[in-house]
Amino acid sequence: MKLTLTTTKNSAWLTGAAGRVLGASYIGLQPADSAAGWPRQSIIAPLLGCTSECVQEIWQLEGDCHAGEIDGIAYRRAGGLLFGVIELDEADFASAAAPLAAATEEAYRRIFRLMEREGLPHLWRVWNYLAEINRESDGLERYRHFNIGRQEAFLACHHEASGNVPAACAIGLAGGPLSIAFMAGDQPAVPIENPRQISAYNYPATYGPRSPTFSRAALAYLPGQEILFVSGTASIVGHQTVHPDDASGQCAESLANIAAVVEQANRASRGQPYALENLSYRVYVRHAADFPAIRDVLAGRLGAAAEVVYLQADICRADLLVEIEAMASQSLGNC
Ligand code: 3EB
Repeated sequence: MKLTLTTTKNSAWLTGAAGRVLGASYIGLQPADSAAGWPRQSIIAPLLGCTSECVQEIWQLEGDCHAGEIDGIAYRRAGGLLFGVIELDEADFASAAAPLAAATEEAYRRIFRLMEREGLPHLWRVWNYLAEINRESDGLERYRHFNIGRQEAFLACHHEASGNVPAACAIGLAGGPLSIAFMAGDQPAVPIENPRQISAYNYPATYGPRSPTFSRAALAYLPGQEILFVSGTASIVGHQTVHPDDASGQCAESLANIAAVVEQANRASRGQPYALENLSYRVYVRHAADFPAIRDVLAGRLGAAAEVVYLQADICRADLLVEIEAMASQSLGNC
């Protein structure tokens, strides 16, 4: 049961293999025939440096998937692997004291309930998108409201909120619903931290009343396969933002952080070491004007052939100009 991530600007070739798609994310302009038969996270944001209007990242399997929908979660399952997407409209939580926190808590509670029902208790990777992440509401930045709801759900559903937590990203878009995609499995993932950074779940309270619930990376396992998920990684050393107002400097620092995380992952890996040049990247750029400078730093470090998708989006601290996430996978021998 090998899982592969295919990045494509042309979905036509996929129609014959629809039964073997676990799920997908579509970045950019959404295709008109948007009723994909598989769970799909729509990331409506401008693509940068790309002539296509939409990039599709598709998780494919060698075997068939079982499809389902429950509690507003579109999901697919194959063996001990589950991928799902939930979108919630904050307007439906308008009566709550803090609607975004309430919507976030509800989304995560539903995800944990589905995982329990499916007997797949290990959350590996979560992709979080919300509108206007840096805007203040009720005296608190919206990202901080999100963190309150997320941590509350982890605790309420008896999932650890520190240590053994999933890899993740939390990104701001111009509008749209709260959108959360997740991958979960029957095997625990191995969480990886970065010695250059304080673990996010231990950030001091100056960054919000509840800490973010994510690990810097995770190694996840399917039969005969290891998957490396590197969380959204930014220009943070210790717990502080470094290189304010310097997109190139932030990009280089983010890459240094990813290099440190990959080095830690390589110590825990059951296979061959991962190399920075061979990962697949998604890069969030706050200001489109910074894109050429950021691309040059990445090309210098990774080579021009590296697989990188760039999009314009907001990062969860107002002083962060870029955030980079990555993934890779490898076959393992019989062990
Ligand atoms: C950071 O390191 C930058 O809240 O899930 C990166 C990845 C960030 C995930 C999250 C936040 C999250 O704090 C922001």
